[in-house]
Amino acid sequence: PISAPTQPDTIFRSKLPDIPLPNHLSLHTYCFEHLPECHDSPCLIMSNSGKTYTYAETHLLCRKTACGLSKLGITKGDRVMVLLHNSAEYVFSFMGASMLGAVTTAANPLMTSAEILKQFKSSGAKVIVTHATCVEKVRDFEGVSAIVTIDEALEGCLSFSHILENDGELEEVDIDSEDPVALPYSSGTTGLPKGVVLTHKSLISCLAQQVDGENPNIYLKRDDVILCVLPLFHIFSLNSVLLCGLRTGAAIYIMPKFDINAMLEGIEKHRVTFAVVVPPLVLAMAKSPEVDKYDLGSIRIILSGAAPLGKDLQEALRNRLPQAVFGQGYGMTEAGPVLSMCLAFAKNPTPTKSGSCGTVIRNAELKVVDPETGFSLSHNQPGEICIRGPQIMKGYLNDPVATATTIDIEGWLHTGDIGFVDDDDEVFIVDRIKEIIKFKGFQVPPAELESLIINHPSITDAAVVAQMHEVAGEVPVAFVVRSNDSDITEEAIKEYISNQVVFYKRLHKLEN
Ligand code: 4UW
Repeated sequence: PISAPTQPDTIFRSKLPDIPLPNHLSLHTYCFEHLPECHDSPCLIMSNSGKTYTYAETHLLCRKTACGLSKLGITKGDRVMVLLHNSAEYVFSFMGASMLGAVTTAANPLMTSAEILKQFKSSGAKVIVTHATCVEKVRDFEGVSAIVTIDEALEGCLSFSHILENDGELEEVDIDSEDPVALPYSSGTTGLPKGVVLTHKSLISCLAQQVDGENPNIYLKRDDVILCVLPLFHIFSLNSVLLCGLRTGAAIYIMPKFDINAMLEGIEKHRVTFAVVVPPLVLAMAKSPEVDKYDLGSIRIILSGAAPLGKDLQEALRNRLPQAVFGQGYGMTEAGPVLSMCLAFAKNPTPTKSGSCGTVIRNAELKVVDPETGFSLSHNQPGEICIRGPQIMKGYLNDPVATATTIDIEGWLHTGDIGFVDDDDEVFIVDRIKEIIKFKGFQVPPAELESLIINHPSITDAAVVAQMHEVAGEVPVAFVVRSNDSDITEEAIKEYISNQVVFYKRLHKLEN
């Protein structure tokens, strides 16, 4: 038999050469590899208290957290749920869990009890680390063996300071690079949120692709100060702020929540050099009159990602902060998470175009396929972006079907994003064929809202779609079919949903 001629795929690569990836290590070993050289350098700077932890202190507190979690019965493979705003304890818990070979599943502390419960159950977490104000939301969860609060000591809970009461002497845990270390939740291209299994190997590969090598794609040094205002429970901040920061020995300026004045003051005071932002923050920095009151001259790199950024906005901020290199990265939780990164951030920078999401990261392959035929497309032709490399997720937790529809048998992860690669190998995203709505970079899965709406006795059918929004980027709006005898109002349905979901999933409008 004569087999049909197959056309070779057009595969896009980085302009940077591949480098050896030390992805046989465990994540904490890799992140603290340069500890001897940055022992006394600042590692975590807390915006609210002004407290600074050196690298040596941070490392010790991570080890003590590991010992404390171990005393609570956490061992290799166990899941720890971290329900925290940005805080030092987030860092200690994440790295401490890694040191035990355990897995962190982080979530937004503003989620409702029902939303948290779904992730808690799905992940099979045992211990929850959270704020005292969140305890009521999780207290009655079945299967929770301990709740640890980082602030106030509450009855029936343990305090984080108690967890730290040990000498930090850890027994060596045998960790395989294929073991999971992080379990963020993402709805991917379709359906409900699923656990994304990120291994030590995937995260180290992704970090090395960004900050390692003779000519790192993002050139960070020990005297850099990184703005950590984006929430660490989202993969963007976890990866490109915290883990990249630790690996490079930079200082991480941690803000628990966004407040434009506090942020600008912090940037000025602590001479922030690397600002990691999302488009709504770019908007605030480009348009706010407050910006002129502060000296932001220390910023040398601004990295935006997690949602599309308009060219006009990019230009507006560029004009306001002309000393800084402004560029985008493109990430997706399942992709490990970085697919492409601005090469103007490199040690030997390459100029990049406005609107571009950078070039595919090194040690990885990117292709663009026709979503109808699956055939690969060449330069300048828009299609679905696919990525392959050691950094991508191992798969969805306990969901081989969803895994197989996302990662094909050749190892390509299908993003559900439509984009093209131009003649200079720069990636541009132009559309999305997946179901996700992004509110300020946060995921809003339409399937989740639809099932909640349909649960209402007065509604027989619902479809949730994205609507463009000037500040948030996109907001969810619903089309609903009311049952025959129902005259339920738009306000009542909106309220019904907002009682059940975190703020960014609230319905903005209803259509009939
Ligand atoms: N332009 C347009 C972009 C862009 C974009 C993402 O919530 P997730 O799963 O994940 C993220 C991760 C972002 C990220 C991580 C690490 C990093 O360094 C970096 O660089 C800036 C970004 O957002 O949502 C994934 C989806 O979000 C959209 C796109 O649809 C993607 O599949 N998205 N970045 N620059 N759209």
